[in-house]
Amino acid sequence: MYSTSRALLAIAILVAFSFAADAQSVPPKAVKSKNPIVRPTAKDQVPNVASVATPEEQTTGDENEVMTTEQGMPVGSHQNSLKVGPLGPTLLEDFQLREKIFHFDHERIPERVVHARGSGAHGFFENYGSLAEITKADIFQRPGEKTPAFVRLSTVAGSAGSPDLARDVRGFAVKLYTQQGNWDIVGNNIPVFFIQDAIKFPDLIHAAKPEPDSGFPQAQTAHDNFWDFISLTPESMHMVMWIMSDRTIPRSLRFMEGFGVHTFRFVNDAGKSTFVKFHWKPKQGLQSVTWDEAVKINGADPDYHRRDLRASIAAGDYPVWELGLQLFDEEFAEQFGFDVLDSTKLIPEELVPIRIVGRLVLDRTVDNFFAETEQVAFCTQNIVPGIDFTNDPLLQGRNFSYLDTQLKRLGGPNFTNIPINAPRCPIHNFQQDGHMTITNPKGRVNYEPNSWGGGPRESLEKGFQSHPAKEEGTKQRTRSEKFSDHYSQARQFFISQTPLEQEHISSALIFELSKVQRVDIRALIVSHLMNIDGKLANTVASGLRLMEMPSPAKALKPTRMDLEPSPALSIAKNGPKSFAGRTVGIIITDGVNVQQLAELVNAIKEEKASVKLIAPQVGGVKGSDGKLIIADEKLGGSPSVLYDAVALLASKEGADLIAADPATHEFVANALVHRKFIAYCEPAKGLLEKASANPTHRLQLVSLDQSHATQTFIEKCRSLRSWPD
Ligand code: HDE
Repeated sequence: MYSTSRALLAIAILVAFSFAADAQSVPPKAVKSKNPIVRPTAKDQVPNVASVATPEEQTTGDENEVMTTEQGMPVGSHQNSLKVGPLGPTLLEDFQLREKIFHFDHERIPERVVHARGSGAHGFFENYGSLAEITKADIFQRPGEKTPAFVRLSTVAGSAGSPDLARDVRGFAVKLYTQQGNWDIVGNNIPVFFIQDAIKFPDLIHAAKPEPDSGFPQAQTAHDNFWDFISLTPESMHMVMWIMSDRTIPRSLRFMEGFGVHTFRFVNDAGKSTFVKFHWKPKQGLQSVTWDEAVKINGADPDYHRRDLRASIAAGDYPVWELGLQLFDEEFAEQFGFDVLDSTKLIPEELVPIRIVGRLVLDRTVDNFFAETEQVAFCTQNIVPGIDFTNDPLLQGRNFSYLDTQLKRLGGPNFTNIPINAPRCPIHNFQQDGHMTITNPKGRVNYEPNSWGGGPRESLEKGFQSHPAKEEGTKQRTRSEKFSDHYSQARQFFISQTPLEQEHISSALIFELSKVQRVDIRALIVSHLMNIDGKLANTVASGLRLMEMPSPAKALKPTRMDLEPSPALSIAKNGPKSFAGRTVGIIITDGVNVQQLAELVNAIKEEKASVKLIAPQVGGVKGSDGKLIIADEKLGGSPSVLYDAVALLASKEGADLIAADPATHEFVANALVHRKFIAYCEPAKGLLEKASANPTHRLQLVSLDQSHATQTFIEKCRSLRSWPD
């Protein structure tokens, strides 16, 4: 049954190829243009200067709407401004010109001060079961109910046009349009943060962004200012371990986790509060690229993540994350070794297991990037009845910042009326006027209380009630003593990684600190590392060739050595079980064995992975049956760093032809270095040899000329890479 369906698929693919070939061999038909180019007659050209048409002018036939100004006035001419004679000055009277240029001049809004580079998509949250016992939040009451959602995934430090594969934290912001208002979970792909108090945020971001005198480096923390600030901020050490790990170079936005970071509260109908931490667990599994790949991807395709998100949704391969909750009470919070209000700490999953309560599915791309992804305005203070804040000082500061920043970015208080921000439930209040008002209340009453009987009223039962947490204390600028252990969880993260992951952390530190010019800053960072792990500190010190080992940094609290490794913190220990959602890049040439190609393509598609055909020219190649196979990419424009695995399906003549091309060499050599699985046919074997494949690569290579080879290749691909033993 299994092999029959595969055979059928193979035939389908061959038919598809033949169809493509047929389509190409027929000369193109003349197609009636939807925008006919109307050439003016001599009669048209003569008297009326204002309406003389150029030969390129596209005027409307019956099929297109008549273009209008913003005022709705039909446009007669769209190619030339209004002048005195053909060479005369342009007239101020030309209101069409002025309106158009005016609008263009105002197209930009301030980019986000952080998280400027982001990619968005629509979807829904599906609730698995009732959580009524722990929260009255409407979204969690009815099993199976779907709530519309919009998600924006971002980098932090770079400008809007910066490359996707910068080493950086990723923002994971989710807007849930619930029936009781918008609930925004504005999180990151890392469960902890650099700082403990919001007042330090501008310093952190100033230090990370391009240096103010030179304006560089862009989207990088590998510079003096960032590491200077970090070296003087020991509370950031746990986060430093995370950002130097592969978490900050995800393979795509689909393969990373999301975290709410702070501790929030759930409140049920009876007013009982339970602490909660939010986790988004990707169904696709976790996967990152290597640093060398990241650097090369940024050159080959700076939009790699944005393109991937859009392409996977367009292909129906919807990214899915499950929502997980860590729920705990005051008693746990009291006896836990760290403060649950400290955002530089996490609660290991092994201590408080994650309860999966629903899933987030992204199933629709944006229609317009600006209108949706750019204008979406997340605010941490957007919560709904059943959810509440805690006293985490970072969260408290954020609750001020987000609303304030939207005012700056979107220009006025009515940004909530922009469709992407507008709640999907009814809005009733007396807010009015202001810039760009779209919805003002109707009628005479615009205040409350009123004796006209009109307008909305508060509701004690249905409305939001803050959890009546007891608060008392002296007013002071201080930090809890319970926040002062800065190294123990950094160590726990480090010892939870596999040896290879640890090696990646030390390499990243050596790379970044080698870009730091001041030796004292390098040494100070090493002194902090000494409080985390001695071997790590030594590796980094010798990688930097630090002449003298510093003394360990003074710690407010000694590093705890009793914390057990937490396997949940490692990417490698939580790899995916399948190759689904990944991509294989296949090099093909003229004479490619179409049978072998079809079999491979079918096997990849059965695994729910995708294929890109790469040929010497994008127009395609002629297969062994003489038919044309259209390519997706051109060799040289599509290096192997863009793929999770690759295949070399060249004919003997084809392989000889492309062997001398440096792009071929780089494609294969990089695939070998990056430990990718490589399927090849015997005629293409020479390409491997030329790229110095040797016995150490044997576990990466699969000859397609052996029996069951396609299946062997797919099985290998499920482990993503062939790391050395
Ligand atoms: Fe943000 N952050 N942040 N942040 N943040 C912004 O709001 C801020 C922090 C996060 O896709 C800004 O709309 C302060 C932690 C995401 O639109 C701004 C502090 C976490 C996004 C702001 C933090 C985040 C932002 C800039 C320290 C993870 C992008 C534009 C107290 C839990 C949302 C904007 C999107 C964006 C302030 C720290 C996540 C300036 C003051 C911790 C995902 O308001």
